[in-house]
Amino acid sequence: MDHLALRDVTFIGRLSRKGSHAASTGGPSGITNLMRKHLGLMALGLAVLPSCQEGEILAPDAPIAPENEITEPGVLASGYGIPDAIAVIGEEEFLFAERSGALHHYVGGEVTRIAGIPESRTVDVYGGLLDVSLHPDFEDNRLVYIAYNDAAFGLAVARFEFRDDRARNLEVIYESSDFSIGSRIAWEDASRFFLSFGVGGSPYPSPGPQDLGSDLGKIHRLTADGGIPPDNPLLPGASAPSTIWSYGHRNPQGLHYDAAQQTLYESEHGPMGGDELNIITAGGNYGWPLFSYGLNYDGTPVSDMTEEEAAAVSILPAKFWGPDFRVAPSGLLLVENGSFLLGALNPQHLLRYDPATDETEIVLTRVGRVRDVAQLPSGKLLISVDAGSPNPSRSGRIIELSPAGELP
Ligand SMILES: [Ca+2]
Repeated sequence: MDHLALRDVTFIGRLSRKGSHAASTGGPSGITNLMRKHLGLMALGLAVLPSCQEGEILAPDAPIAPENEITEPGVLASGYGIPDAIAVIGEEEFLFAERSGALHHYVGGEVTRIAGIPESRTVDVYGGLLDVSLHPDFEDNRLVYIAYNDAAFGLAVARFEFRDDRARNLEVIYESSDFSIGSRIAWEDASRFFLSFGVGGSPYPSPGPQDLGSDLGKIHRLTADGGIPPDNPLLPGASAPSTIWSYGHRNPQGLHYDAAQQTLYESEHGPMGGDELNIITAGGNYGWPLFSYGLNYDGTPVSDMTEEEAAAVSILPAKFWGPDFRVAPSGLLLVENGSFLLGALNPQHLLRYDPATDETEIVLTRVGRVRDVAQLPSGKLLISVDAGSPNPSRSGRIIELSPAGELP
């Protein structure tokens, strides 16, 4: 990254903290109180989360009606809230999920809301409907999987047959009593998938990610029916495999399985800085909250552990971004040349990270809070962008980009 770009990012980061603090006082207290009741300490963690890297509101601008946004270069659909996830069906067809719980079907310029989707719960902007993913044999079986926080504020995975814009024969195949602030589904093959389970935790990190009896802060590996694959790792102190594939994660909002290399890649939010790209191995401890390259939101260290000490008890990230460049990564896509595309919620860029050179490049500057990145069969890209970004007049939208990530 060049120096100009880095300065730009740092400056926006400062603005963002102010904006997000203001936003955190405006949440619906009724919901927050309900969450406290349901979730105790976890809810207290959530109550301070709006000071994390996701929230930022910049200078106001004249409102733009969704029908006018749609005429902008690349905008395929607009008028939405937080479109957290995209699942591509074909060149002119995809599904996209809003945090609010709506699942939509785009075909050649027309968008239809899919009926029969279970209710999702959010707390402020957190939680809700987090991911949508097609079964690898979707063309034959029409199976779609969704990850969402259900009516009881616990993470659930449901699958259904997608026919005639309806969810048919819906089954809940995974249910946790814990709330996830970020979850992604990534398929290993037609019989197994990975599910990330996010936790916040500032200024007092939750012990959940290190607790092998808790679902929080983990990457789970499930069978296509929601069962425990018999070859899942045997974790310390356990007598049988569980759904846990790896642990010590904070808030993984990017998950990509590369079948060619048989490698699972994950990106997660650190606290203030300390965002990570990890290569996930079975049974691995990824260190949160024992160690982080970021800081607590009050500026104090997450722990006294040195990098060397952390390396002895956990797996250090393949890449981290420190407090000087707060990314807040969302969405993760490995593209042909071995680099990754990811959204940066905090500075509101689309980024490319190249592991070969260790360079982070801004592909689209200030495009808005990019939640997900997906690829069409032609190689063109789709990104989903939050309402209110890069300024409050904007609605949530889906934008088509060239294979290189340029606006048309
Ligand atoms: Ca880590």
